[in-house]
Amino acid sequence: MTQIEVVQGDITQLKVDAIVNAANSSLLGGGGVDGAIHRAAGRELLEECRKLGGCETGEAKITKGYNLPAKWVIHTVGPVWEGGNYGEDELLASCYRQSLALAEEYKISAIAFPAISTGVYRFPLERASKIAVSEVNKFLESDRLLKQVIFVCFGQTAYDSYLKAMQEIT
Ligand code: AR6
Repeated sequence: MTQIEVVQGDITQLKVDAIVNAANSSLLGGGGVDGAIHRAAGRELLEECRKLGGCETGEAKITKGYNLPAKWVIHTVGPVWEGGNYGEDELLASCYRQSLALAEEYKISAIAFPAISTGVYRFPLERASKIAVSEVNKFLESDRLLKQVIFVCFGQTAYDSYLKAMQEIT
């Protein structure tokens, strides 16, 4: 049975197999959670990212975690919210699916997600948290390796939104 948890805190502090980064398509760092992950992981993360040649929106790539407590970082690029008619829901769902598929491939048993796209990219939080919870649930119907999925919320508003999504969906 996989445990799904919602916690409040800083994802860079988590000692799990993999943390997910809400990156941009350059994969060369930025603000928000991306900036925090690069600062905590150190220069070597940027060096590895440079070799990846970027990442399309809705896709995911994996690197090592370097100075982070987490062994791996799964970088995914969420959609910029443009009002909802530009495939944003499906692209965000794809971020979760592709990140989880990489986790399975690397035999990761514990993974932590931030609220992808809900900061600088302005995706509405309630809508994003429902997509996050439902994609994870769907994936877990067939995956047998993942033991723990953690939604890491940076603040009370995100935390409340994820708890609500968990109640509605699970
Ligand atoms: N731990 C957990 N969550 C965090 C942390 C943290 N340390 N810091 C911020 N958040 P954002 P996006 C939350 O803006 O919307 C970057 O510049 C934050 O409160 O980091 O996908 C990239 O390079 C919010 O709920 O990512 C891209 O250019 C969530 O993480 C762009 O921002 C995502 O906010 C991506 O925008």
